[in-house]
Amino acid sequence: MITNTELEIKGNQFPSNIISYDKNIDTFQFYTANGVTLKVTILRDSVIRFRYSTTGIFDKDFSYGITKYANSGYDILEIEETDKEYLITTEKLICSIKKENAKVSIFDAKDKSLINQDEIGFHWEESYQHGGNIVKMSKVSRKGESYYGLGDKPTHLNLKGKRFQNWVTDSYAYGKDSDPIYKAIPFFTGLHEGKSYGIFFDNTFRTYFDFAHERKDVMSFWAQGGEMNYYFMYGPEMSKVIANYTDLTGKPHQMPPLWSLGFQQCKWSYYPESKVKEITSKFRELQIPCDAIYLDIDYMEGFRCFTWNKEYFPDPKRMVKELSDDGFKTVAIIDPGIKIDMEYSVFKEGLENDYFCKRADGPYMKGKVWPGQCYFPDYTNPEVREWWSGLFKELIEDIGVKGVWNDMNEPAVMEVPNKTFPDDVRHDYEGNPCSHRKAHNIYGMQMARATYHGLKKFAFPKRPFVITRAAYSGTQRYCCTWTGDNVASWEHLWIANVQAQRMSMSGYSFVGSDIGGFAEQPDGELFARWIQLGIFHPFCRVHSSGDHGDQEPWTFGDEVTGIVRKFIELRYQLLPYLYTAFWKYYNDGTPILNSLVMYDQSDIQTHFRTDEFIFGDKILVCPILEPNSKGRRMYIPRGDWYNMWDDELISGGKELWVNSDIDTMPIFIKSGAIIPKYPVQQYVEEKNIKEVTLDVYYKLGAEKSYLFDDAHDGFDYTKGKYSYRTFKLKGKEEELIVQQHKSGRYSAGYEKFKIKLHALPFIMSKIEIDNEEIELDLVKGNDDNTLIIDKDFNELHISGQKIV
Ligand code: NBV
Repeated sequence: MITNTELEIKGNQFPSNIISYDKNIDTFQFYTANGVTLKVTILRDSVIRFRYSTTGIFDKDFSYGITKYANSGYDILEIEETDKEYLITTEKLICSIKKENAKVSIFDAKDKSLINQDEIGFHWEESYQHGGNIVKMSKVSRKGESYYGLGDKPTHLNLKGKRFQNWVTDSYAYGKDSDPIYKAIPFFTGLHEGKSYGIFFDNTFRTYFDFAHERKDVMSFWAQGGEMNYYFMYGPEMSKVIANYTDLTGKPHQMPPLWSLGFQQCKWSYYPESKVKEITSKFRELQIPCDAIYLDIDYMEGFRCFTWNKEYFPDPKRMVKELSDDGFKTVAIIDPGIKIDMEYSVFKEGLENDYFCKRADGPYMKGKVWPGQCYFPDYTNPEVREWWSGLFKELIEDIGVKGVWNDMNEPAVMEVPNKTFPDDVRHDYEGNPCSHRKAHNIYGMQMARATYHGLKKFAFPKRPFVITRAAYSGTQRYCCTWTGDNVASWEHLWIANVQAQRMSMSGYSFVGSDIGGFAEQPDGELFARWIQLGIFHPFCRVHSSGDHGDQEPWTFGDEVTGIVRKFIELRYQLLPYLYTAFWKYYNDGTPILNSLVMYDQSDIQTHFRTDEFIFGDKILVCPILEPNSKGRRMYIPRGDWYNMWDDELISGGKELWVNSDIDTMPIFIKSGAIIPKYPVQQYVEEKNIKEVTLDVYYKLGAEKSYLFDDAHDGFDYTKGKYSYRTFKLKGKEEELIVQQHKSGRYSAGYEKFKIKLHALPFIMSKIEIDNEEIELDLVKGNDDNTLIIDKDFNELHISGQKIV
């Protein structure tokens, strides 16, 4: 173990002994003899914030990451002073602070087990060059401890043994283990002996995390400036830790429009208008469902944002309307770089109002992007965001574009060594002026935020839809995201899978990759396998670079087209299930994708698994990640699962081989699940749905499932106009009971549920609905295991004789 003296030689300083403390409601301040103040705030019984000052003066308490809507309040809060320590107790945690050196240890309040402990704890180095400190924290890493999270890192899900940094970076064709890339999400979860906690280091400077890489018994994190300011969250369930983090940094401000969960087709670039129409017509002709078509930078006049190239798109309003009549929502790209051009109104307005970023000594921040030399709005200034939001009026309200895609917002700058702004660029930072060192990681987030507010205003009464490439913790409040410029390779298919899961366990569930790969061209097999994975990602979009060949579902011959259609159709059938999972994410921060470790953390078999995940809470998926596969080995988590393709029952807790030729993939349904399904549609709301299918999977025992529904767009759901159904399934040897509980004030257009019974172990002979016996023939569907019943039933009771 490294000693304090060794660290001191390197210029580090440490808190000395605590000489006094005070308390103000939920906050304790501990003062050391050498002038360090440790401020401990209890946000919830399971969430504690730690801040350190080395001067006794704290920075103004402001964060882009934390939402004002975060829940707070605790049941118990006590402090006890002993000879050696202070003990702060809440209902869930005991936090010990040592008098000798201000080191912190955190225990589970119930069983008193140690959850997390400072190694050196807080220490710092003064920064001669920039002022302030390089702030550092080190914690003990215990044997068998695992680490997860950190946003979009393209590496193994379990971060143990690795070191990372967070600095939002444009990373064309990044590879496995590239670091850093597009997102800065300084949040991780630790897992030790079945108990999980999380740490969110809310510091926007370049931050570093070392998970027992440098020293095998130490985990540490540090930043090039700012404050040591972190939030500790306890589960012990990992899903609760993530829900706590999501609550703190914000759940999505709104439900997405349902169409944005449909399939989307993109290319850099589809132009002119005739090409766009050729693509959309082909989708309809081949009956491959699709909801959105994208316009990349070539729709603009000389890449000037908020303009149109009138040669390619002579009448955008008409085109957007015609596309919309055919069920296609148009999504357009908007970048941050504004071309230096006095004839260009956006540039002139920005200049006249002093909205562009400047260098330390006054000149504008000038950088080359697609339009040539550009200036860049300072989105950290609320007035600039307001102006930016207003710029969307024509695009959204007048022309009818339904979504905006923010790219290059790291911010990316061409032909400069560091690919972004120099450190000295100044930012307003909500009236707390600072350099780019502090604002860099949140620049893209603030652009996305301003775009979101613009769309919210001009798309009203419909819901806005925004996508961002760059993100800091909390960006999930405003928009969806994708994983940037990946490559059409099998390795990238693996990366896409871990990135989506990792983002989900970092509070950002609305995520997807460029299906098929952005750079280069996949072959048909890779494309088909990527679609199979992509339909289980909340954001489901094919995208590719223009110079690497076509990448539409029909590019790779009839066999692949058929497979792609089949899986996109499955996505459309599962929309009510996905929408319900989104509701849970929106409402209580529950991730939509659940890695196996999150699903069953007490099973150590799950701690190093990367490929399998649970989509929502009932569907187990495992993509095929290698060419020429006829199947693969995978781990089935504990419990009983049905193979979706043939209803074969598997009892989990083991690894097994699953056949999966190119037209299929391993998909399993949890026993006892009730999966709601829509009929296949070519786009959301194409059909006036008359019946929703409930796939009911028998279980000897009990299980709960859910179904959320509302108008699929607009904001009436915020006023109670939604319906939330809870289904309680109870299976016995010769009986199956499904009870339904309904809440909310929305009545869907459909009247009936088509109940499809899977793996019923008895032959149905008696049906009772709400305690009344119904003649079987009256409710029987087209086969022996299907019933069609009123959607508002309270209890369905099926009984019969056991199949022998
Ligand atoms: O706007 C062009 C592309 C876009 O298609 C892609 O999705 C972004 O990630 N953009 C990057 C800029 C060019 C990258 C080489």
